[in-house]
Amino acid sequence: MFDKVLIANRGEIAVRIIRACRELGIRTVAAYSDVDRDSLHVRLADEAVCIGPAVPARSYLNAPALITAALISGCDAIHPGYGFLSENSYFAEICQQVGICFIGPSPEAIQTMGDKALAKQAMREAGLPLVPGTDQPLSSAEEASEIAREIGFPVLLKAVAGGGGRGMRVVESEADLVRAFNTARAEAEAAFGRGDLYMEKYMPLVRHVEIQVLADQYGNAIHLGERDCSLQRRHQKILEEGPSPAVDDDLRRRMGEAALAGVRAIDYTNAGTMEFLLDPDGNFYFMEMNTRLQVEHPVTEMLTGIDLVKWQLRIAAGEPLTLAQKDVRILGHAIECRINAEDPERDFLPSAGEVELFLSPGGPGVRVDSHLYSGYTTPTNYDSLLAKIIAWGNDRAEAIARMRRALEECVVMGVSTTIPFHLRLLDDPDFVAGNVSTQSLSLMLSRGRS
Ligand code: MV4
Repeated sequence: MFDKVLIANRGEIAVRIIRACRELGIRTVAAYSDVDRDSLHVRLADEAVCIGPAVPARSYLNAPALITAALISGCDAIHPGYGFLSENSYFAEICQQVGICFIGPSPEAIQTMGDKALAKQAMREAGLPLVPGTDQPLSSAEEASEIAREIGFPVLLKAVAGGGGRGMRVVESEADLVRAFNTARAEAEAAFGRGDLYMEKYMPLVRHVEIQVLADQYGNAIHLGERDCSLQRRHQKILEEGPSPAVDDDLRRRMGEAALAGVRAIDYTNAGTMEFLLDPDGNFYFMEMNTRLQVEHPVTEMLTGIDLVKWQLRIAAGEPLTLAQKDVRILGHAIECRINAEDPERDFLPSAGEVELFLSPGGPGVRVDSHLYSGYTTPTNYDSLLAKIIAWGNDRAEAIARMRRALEECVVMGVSTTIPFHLRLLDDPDFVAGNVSTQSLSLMLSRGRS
């Protein structure tokens, strides 16, 4: 096992990784930017190295600074968390070259799944069901028109180098296609340095259901059930839950098997998430794969009792998976609410500043992953996530009741948060009935305004 790990991230996920390391007896080094000097992950780590100024490009995205910090502090591994460099194959490559273990999949696996067209190609060859459309980049607007006519409007143009909804554009009719194609290309070029697009039939009323996988370096792989992440606002997940109200045991088995077939096809190792679209008839389609630990991983941890970060560390250190698929038990129901420093009354405008008082909820079945403490000042340079509240119950109704109780108990004085929005969401009749799709949130938001 590693002796010392550098955490190349910040906020709640850096705290989460430090907790896993401490439980495994691994020493930790926090990398921090100058505005994060007083943040919790710096206080909890055994050592800390300043990697640069606030702007991400010069700190948390600064590969040379992170590698140097790991080398001078004598780390034998780096955990990238999520976001920042966690899916940067070049960073994973450099770690390998300097003899530091990158805690995650191989650079090749990151590269393949990062190219959304290559990913679809690999998954098609592995036998996974795909959304109707192309898995090659579109060569021209003319070709796009031809294919759109074949698959039928509305269609989606997606950036090959995008993902997570970035660089995605719905095209309703032939008349809009050429302009949409050219605009989407330009936007993708500007955002990702690569303009290539692919096309899919736009599937309304689908759910976003993702399967958590763990795979070691000896060919052992298991899936840990699903998370339903359909409630998104502008492709930012707001609330995630498991099991999905739309998935029964048979569908879970089939989606899990598909996810594992994809994992084997690309020799995937470590933790990963296969994202599927699930239509109202129970058909599922591979959408994309995330080659990192996800924000919503605690939902799976609460349902299975499996610590995903500790398994990431063990697998990266070359230990075999001692869990077999038959050992995976999904018990009860879990819901995660992302508490962001945003004002839901002002279109989720970011709200940074000093958190004068933070009272974390607790009690049976409630988990809080957060870097907040009373007196902490949230910087404006990074994402707005303050805390994740995860509530577990014996069934969905209990999990909802518990989440509502935890949200009401949670005190964050000094900045606006999305707590009031979550409370409204938990009272929404469609949500309580489990009838949500990727389009529900906009409906719920409009109801909330009326
Ligand atoms: C789709 C889709 C419907 N049809 N692709 C969103 C982010 C990225 N994971 C891909 N996403 C989607 N891809 C096809 N062919 C629906 C989504 C989707 C979504 C779309 C609009 C608004 C919210 C959404 C939430 C999850 C998934």
